[in-house]
Amino acid sequence: MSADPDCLFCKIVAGEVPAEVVHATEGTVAFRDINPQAPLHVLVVPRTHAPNAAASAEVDPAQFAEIATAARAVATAEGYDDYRLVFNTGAGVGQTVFHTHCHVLAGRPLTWPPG
Ligand code: D5M
Repeated sequence: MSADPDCLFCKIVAGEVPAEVVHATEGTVAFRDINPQAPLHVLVVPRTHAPNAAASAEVDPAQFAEIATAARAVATAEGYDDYRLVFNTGAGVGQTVFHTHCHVLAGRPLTWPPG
């Protein structure tokens, strides 16, 4: 499915819901998280709808790889060499929006293991 009419992030990709877009490529859009958990907290999403990272990797591997490249571009543009990428995959680990998204986090110490 290329877009789901009921999906919030599809609507952001389409420009139907406002977001602070910081980067865009042929296959991805990156925008600031509405509830930032670090000085840099951007979500990189594929333009093609899929419910999670595993599904995106299966449906469009090239577009999925583009997410990692876009994430680095976002971090670099904001002055960060070190950053964390997170794909919550499944409600049991905190996924709340079921359109693949990569959290790009930087700008404060991030502990390991994560909470
Ligand atoms: O992360 C889903 C993330 O999506 C969460 O950090 C909030 C963010 N979010 C939700 N609505 C919006 C809008 N409208 N703009 C920007 N960011 C948003 P998850 O991994 O699913 O828990």
